[in-house]
Amino acid sequence: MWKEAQINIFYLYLAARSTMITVLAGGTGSAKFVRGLSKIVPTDEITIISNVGDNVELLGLYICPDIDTIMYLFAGLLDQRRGWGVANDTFKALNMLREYGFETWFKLGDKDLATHIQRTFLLKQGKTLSEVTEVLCRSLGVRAKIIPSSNSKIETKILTRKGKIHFQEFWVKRKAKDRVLAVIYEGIEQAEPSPGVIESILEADKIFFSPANPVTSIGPIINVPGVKNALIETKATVVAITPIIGKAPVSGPAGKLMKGLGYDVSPLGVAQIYSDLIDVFVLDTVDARLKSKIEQLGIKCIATSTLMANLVDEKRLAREILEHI
Ligand code: FO1
Repeated sequence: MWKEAQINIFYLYLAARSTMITVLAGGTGSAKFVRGLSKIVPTDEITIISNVGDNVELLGLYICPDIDTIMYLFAGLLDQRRGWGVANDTFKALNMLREYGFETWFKLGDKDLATHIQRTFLLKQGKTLSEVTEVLCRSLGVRAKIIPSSNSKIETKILTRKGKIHFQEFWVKRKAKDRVLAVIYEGIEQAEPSPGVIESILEADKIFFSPANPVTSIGPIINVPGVKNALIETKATVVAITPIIGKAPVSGPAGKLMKGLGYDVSPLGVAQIYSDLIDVFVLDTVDARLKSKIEQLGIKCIATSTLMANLVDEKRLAREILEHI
């Protein structure tokens, strides 16, 4: 009798328990997918594991572009046209810094600067990056959980013929014009997942590899020691959405980086990178002919329109994927 009651309580708990969704996220493409998802699923059911490989120290400040993109998105502050920074920001401080002789190729707006000042201040007080992110999110009224993939310093460096440069220098300062010889996630071997990363993978019902650069956005997350094992162990359905339509990425330098590393610049190339970790791959209808090749990797494949030009597209894509899985 008591046993039966216990079982019933357990099933009631399962029925009442909300769906837990974990999203591995980089910058612009991820933000679009997350925005669509957050219009369909309650925000407090979403955990974002944010890439930290793009983080960069400039002007004495610690800047975390991918964390900030998702944080500004949830705070309603994101510049949706650019996909980064604060909407309607001004650049007065940066212009003044140029007068003083500072390098200003990385466009830090005035409001955005306030975030980096507060983050750097809190880090200098001894808080971890996860703790600082929590403080920043709370201050901006963000309810979704945003976790940096690691509190250890991981920096994505690009090896070019001129030497090894930071990803932001490669992408923003040099406009991705150098040939890519190798990509190094500096510091990753010694890094640990930050608190909550492994739990949010093991306890999730659904995990999304958002449509982001597999080399410099998702790569530095899944290569943090322990993360791949958790993705293999989890009972969640793991779904990746293509960042590439046809032969080109929707945005960013994914094509150049994948080519440099010898990957096929196509949805198939992305599926090959993720093949051991995912159950489902979502590609665009224009690439539907690749479905059988991807399914030969042991992955279920869904073809739909993946281009997200507006909020209607973003919501439709998120809803369609949720219905399919
Ligand atoms: N991207 C650019 O192309 N040019 C910039 O000047 C630039 C400044 C910037 C400032 C703050 C921030 O959070 C992001 C910024 N980004 C800029 C985006 C960023 O370089 C990348 O798109 C992401 O790191 C990739 O996810």
